[in-house]
Amino acid sequence: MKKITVVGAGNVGAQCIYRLAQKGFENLVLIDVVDGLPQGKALDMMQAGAVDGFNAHIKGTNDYKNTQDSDVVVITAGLARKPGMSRDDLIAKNAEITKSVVKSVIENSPNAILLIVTNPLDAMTYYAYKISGLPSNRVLGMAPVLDSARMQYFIAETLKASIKDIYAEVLGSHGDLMVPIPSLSTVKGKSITELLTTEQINNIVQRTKDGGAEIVKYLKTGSAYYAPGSSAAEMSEAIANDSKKVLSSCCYVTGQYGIKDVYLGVPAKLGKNGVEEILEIKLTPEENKALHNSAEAVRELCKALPL
Ligand code: TXD
Repeated sequence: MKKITVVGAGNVGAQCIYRLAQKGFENLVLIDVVDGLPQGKALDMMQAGAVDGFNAHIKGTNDYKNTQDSDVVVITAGLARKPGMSRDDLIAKNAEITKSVVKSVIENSPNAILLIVTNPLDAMTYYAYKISGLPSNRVLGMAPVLDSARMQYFIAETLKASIKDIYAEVLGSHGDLMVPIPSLSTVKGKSITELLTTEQINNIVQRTKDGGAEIVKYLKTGSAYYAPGSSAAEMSEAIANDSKKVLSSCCYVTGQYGIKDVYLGVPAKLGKNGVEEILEIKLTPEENKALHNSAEAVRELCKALPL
């Protein structure tokens, strides 16, 4: 049974590990710097297994020795934004946290795949790649699965359709310049461009881009975590089970879409080696331009990293 560690026992980390337990993973570790937090949450979750029908062993710990030989490590440690903050405002503090976490993780699990969740996502994933010294296929980030889930929900709400019938695609950075792709977003195979007015589509695109901020505004003390935690669990499952599932992920591009040497959201085949293939889908010239702008914004932000 594959071993999966989640670093950060806060909102996203807890939701992620709980979903992994529900999916049937039994060898799980939840680690945090706060004494008692991962231990308490792990115990609570294992007891929930009696009701929810899973049999996971979740080790709650503050000691990286317990993470030894993990196959997948999900990193959610770091600050979340508060109302009025952009994700980019978190860069200095979260880079410091990511650096110390990645070092401890690699010392104990040199063969792991690292899945980064901490914001600003694309810059933190690039930073983890640089700090770890791992090949780029073994370091990826979670965001497009979440951004697509948000877009799926807004399409479902607008059309009064079942979210299960909807596919949505969002590429690019996890920031203001993310690139929702209406032409590839479908309801039972039919593009939303045939089902909705331009105004409706523009609203969906804008609400998707502001999806995180809308929730932060309601919560006031932190950011979204149910959909983010579930999205990280979905990606971890694809890697741990070597499923080869295509999930859009924050990946290091090496010329795909005419962009290179930067992390950004693109469709990726996930398996035991992490990112096994980046898929190049046909984009309109406008979408392609938006993807390039998004990449340049990430590249610019990465200049602020202490490398
Ligand atoms: O799409 C995405 N990638 C995102 C990212 C979606 C939602 C949240 N996103 C980001 O994830 C968010 O902006 C934050 O940067 C992270 C974690 O968000 P979460 O909502 O889980 O924050 P919490 O609840 O504050 O939890 C963070 C935990 C908390 O328990 C800290 O004690 C812990 O991180 N922490 C650490 N753990 C281990 N090691 C170190 N050094 C450490 N520092 C803090």
